[in-house]
Amino acid sequence: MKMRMSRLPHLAIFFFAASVHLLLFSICPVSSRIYRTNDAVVIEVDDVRPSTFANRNFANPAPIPMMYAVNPYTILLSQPYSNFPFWPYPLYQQPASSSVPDVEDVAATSSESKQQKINCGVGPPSPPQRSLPVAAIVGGSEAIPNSWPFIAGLRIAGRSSVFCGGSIISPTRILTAAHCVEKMSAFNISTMTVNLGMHNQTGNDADHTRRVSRVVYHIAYNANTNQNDVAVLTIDPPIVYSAAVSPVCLPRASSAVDQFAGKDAAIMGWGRENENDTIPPDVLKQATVQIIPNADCKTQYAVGGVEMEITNQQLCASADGRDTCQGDSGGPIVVQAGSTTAWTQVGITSFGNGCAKPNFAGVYASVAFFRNWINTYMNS
Ligand code: 4AZ
Repeated sequence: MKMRMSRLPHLAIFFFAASVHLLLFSICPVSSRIYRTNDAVVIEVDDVRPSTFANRNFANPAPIPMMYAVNPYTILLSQPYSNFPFWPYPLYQQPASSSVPDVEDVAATSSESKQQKINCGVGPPSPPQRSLPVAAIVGGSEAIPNSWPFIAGLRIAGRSSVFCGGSIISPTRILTAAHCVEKMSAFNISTMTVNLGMHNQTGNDADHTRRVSRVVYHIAYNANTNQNDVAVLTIDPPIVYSAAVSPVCLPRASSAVDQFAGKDAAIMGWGRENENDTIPPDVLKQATVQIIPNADCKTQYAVGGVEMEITNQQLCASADGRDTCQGDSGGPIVVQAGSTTAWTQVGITSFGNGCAKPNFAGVYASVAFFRNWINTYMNS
């Protein structure tokens, strides 16, 4: 009896200490740095790599077993989590670096990509057929699963569906729109995940899920004018390319307008199927649109009530009843340039006056225009 009495204070202290620990770990501030370069805003988030419980890495394997404790990021329960004993998804395996061949003669997007023996721009043999059933992006069709291996879906804690698209430009870099990430705090970024090789966003059948360790967006991004809507994310750890996950090709740097005007282009994403929808589709959608002359787009957006200036750093694309829509932002618009069947990303889904409205094309940030900026943050 006496002994049990004397243990009580110890027990109380133990439980108090345990609770304080749990509390501290659950509200643990994210270590981050935010700074500006001459042409970008950079947000770096530490400790996104798996190591300890405090890192709360719910997307990647942690090296030591740990208990499933308080998870405030409810949507991340649907991410591969290696320590959960019944986790049904295959887990990422990092290969030994010596197993990655160094190949020079592939048309890849970066020297990093060239180290993996896979070409950029793998995709369907031709633009999505126009006769396919009307379903969505707006007015598109369901993509064949994993037929667009460069598409990325961005998620954030607290939202059940993909909030923006992106594209793989190297094993560690995702190209997206500045407006997708501009308002995020370092904490928001620490809860962000990038899904790759995914078709069904509701069931989340992604082959790989990655954390974001750095967000870089254009310093001149302007939310009122939608100018400079470009961002590059660093994902961690690097992706190993596969049939379902590989990079898109990028056009050469050029400020020439209309170099792709008149071309058929493919758009894709998990965004809304209709401007007024509230629930996005379960699966990846695609559609074919046509790139229109920049001057035509300027005229469209100059009308009273809209009055949005379209500049040479943008390109526009449209087709009857087909368009990108909310949730497709940051994703790619791609063409088969020249004589190859490889897909080159000419634009980043940026904005529009509604979706698929007659007389209003979708507006995209021009990748050729921003290619030098992209290179800077793709390679360093
Ligand atoms: C959006 O809100 C959005 N129709 C993206 C693209 C378009 C419209 C809206 C183009 O993310």
